[in-house]
Amino acid sequence: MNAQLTPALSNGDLDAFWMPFTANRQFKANPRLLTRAEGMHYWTTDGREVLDGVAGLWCVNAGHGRREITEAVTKQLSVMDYAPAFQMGHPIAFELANRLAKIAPPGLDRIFFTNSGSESVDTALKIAVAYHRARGAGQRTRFIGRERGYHGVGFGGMSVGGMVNNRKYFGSSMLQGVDHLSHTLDIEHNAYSRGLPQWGAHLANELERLIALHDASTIAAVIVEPISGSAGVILPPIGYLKRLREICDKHDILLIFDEVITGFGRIGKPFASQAFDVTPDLMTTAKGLTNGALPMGAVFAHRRIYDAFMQGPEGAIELFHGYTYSAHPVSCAAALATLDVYAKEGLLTRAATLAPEWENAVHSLRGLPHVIDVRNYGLIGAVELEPRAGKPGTRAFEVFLKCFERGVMVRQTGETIAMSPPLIIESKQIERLVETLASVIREIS
Ligand code: PXG
Repeated sequence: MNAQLTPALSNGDLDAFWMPFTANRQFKANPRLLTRAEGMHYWTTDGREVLDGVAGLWCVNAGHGRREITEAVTKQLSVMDYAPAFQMGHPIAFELANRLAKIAPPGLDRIFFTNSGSESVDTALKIAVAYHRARGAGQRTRFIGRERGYHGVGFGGMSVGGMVNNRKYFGSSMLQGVDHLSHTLDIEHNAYSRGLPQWGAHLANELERLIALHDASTIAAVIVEPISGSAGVILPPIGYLKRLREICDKHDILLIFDEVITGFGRIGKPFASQAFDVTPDLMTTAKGLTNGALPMGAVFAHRRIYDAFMQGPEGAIELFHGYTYSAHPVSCAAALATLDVYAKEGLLTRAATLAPEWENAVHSLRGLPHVIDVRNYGLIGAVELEPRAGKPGTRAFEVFLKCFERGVMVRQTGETIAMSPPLIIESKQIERLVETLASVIREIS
């Protein structure tokens, strides 16, 4: 039996699970299985300790195995396992919405619950279109996304997203009427920027060009990640997001920030919009909302948007949208306990304190073989490697594998190694993470 497997699981038993975003055959031939997690670490089935350099998948912001969350979930399960939120309610859902409203960017205090980032994105897009219709502008149905954006995998999120592989296999099965801004990664101008790059705010002016092409009267919303995560950590040039905000305001177009990754303290404020001082009209979140312990997402809507729906007869349903598990009581309990942990330990702002040390650590990778850029903001870091001729992504994938063998989990996407550790990380662990990565980069061809 493969040493990585468990007594209950042999190689053939890996076939039934069709794994997401995974090279299934390659993985099943040589699996990497995690069985336990606590604090900053995972443990594998063969008992190895692995430092978590990516907070699971950018979600376990308070570190693993938080007792407070476990207890809240267990208690909620025993008191009331499930309750519907359609034409019914349960107190904890309202409590959670109120708590979220308190840490929300100015005015974004109306909260719609979902089960994932993808659902949050589809929800926000639908709210945007229905909002314009409620105001008598039903012809505003277009969306503007951005190249290399990632907004999950629903048809809506896929369509406004801009990662080629996530789109090309699905042909023209996309939302109609979507256009895309250019992405803002420009290594030629901005390589090794510390924090936000200086060059590139003018790229936001492309929005004016797209508006001139389609006419503002057809456009519902612009959706961007304040910092793109999945596409390899792409930062907004200084002034870029403000410019997008101005152009949207000028043309009565809604601005949606997808904060599934940047939300809940990742860059040193509860949300990126607060760190960058640009307030969107809608904000999508998930991941850190429950510390990854249970699936849950939330869309934060500006009160003005909610109010636009609260017209017409009082007995009429205002938004024909929702999920069986919207505001699931057990997820609500997990989220409330998570917010308590964040507040008690100051985690929603800890990344700001750690940022200078983190920045120095990740920029120490500059000058290593194959490294062509290093990027950072808050507790996010990325190293861009030069691709091998004719074999895109293989060098970075090898780095990911070797780091894992040496007890450090990082994330690979394309030619980029991304890092986004739990916000409880300590200096020694930052050192270990970066030193392991450096030693692996030095060794690979
Ligand atoms: N929006 C953004 C900005 C995301 O990063 C989603 C939406 C979709 O969320 P769900 O919960 O439906 O997966 C995401 C998800 C990676 C990685 O390694 C990133 C995500 C998911 C998996 C891997 O970059 N982000």
